[in-house]
Amino acid sequence: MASVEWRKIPTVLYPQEVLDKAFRRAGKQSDLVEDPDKYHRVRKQMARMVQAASDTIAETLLKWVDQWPSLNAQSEFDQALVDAAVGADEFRQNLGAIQWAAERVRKIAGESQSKMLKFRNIEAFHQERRHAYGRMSSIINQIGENILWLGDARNILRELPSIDSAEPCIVVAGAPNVGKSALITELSSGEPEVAAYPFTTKRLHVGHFEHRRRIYQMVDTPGLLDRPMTERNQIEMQAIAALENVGDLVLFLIDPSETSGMSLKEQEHLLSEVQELLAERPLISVFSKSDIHEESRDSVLRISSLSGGGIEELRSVIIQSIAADQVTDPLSLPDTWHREIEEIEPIGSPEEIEARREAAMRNAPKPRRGRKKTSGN
Ligand SMILES: Nc1nc2c(ncn2[C@@H]2O[C@H](COP(=O)(O)OP(=O)(O)OP(=O)(O)O)[C@@H](O)[C@H]2O)c(=O)[nH]1
Ligand SMILES: [Mg+2]
Repeated sequence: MASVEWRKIPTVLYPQEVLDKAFRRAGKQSDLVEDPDKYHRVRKQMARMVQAASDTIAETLLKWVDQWPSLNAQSEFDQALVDAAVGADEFRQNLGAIQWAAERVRKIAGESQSKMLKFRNIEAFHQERRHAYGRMSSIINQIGENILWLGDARNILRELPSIDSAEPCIVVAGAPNVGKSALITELSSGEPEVAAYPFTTKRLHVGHFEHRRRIYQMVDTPGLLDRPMTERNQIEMQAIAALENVGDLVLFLIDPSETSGMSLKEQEHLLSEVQELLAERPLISVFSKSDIHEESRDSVLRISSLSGGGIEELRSVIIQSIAADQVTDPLSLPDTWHREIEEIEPIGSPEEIEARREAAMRNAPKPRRGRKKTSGN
């Protein structure tokens, strides 16, 4: 499932703007009517105005409904973000109200036009057109609050990070100021996207790099996986659960220089909490800021986003770790598989060659079956 491109959510007009746009277009349509007979001309003009106004209103509203992401089709991560940012129920209710209004306005146009067919005088056509406009305006006013909600929600949703659940994603965790964002910038092939989580005022980074046609996404977790879990509220826990779903690997940064403000011991405690919380996901711990400290452990990579030290090693470890966790293509041969190189004649009789081939097949490692990716289905 591809990501929602929050930034592409279309602008939302104010209620009065929707009406102005509709009535302006309707006026233009009426000017196009030609008929030498005044009675027929006015009848056609008024019918066309009602039609054009209702078309414009309904199309504008339905375009919003269409272009807004449908929540049920989103990954758990995106649903959790929307829920935390603007409320999933409100999201559905407001879009529902807008769809209802579009249908009502179309109905009003239909009713008005059938009434016009029965009228016999010019003033009645005008009056019916005014009446239809009034009813349409009243529908738009009724959903005024919903339209305003949509406009505000758009501004919030536009800032959310977009993560494609079909591509690998690395969740970068660690205490505040340990260098999470700096690392994402360093590993990224372009400028990372700066986004916002609804849970924190801190900006977060989403970066990516490409390797063998796969896009490796990296997502920051300020305010989420950077402090003791007892301080979480329910919506943050929900977001963390969603992060686990979208992430293939957790990179946990520890800053042993302690310049970030949390002691090494506290950071290790946070690490064990994150490990417990995201137990389903492989986790790599990394010592950051290696340019300003000498701390090292056997199993822990040392990196510095400032000097670039260890960054490429880390990238290889990330790629390997994700590859080891992916479902192996059943048709691909393992690297150690016995292969006859075509230019070189195999030595020995055909029976000997066949026996060697069979032995190689018996000894070849079995393809690993990874976990099934559950995110986004
Ligand atoms: N010496 C040194 N400083 C670094 C390194 N990486 C980051 N910093 C500095 O550490 C500070 C925090 O870095 P960020 O990347 O913003 O850390 P963060 O973990 O994203 O912080 P929050 O988003 O606030 O949680 C900044 O002043 C960086 O310049 C590094 O490799 N070496
Ligand atoms: Mg940051």
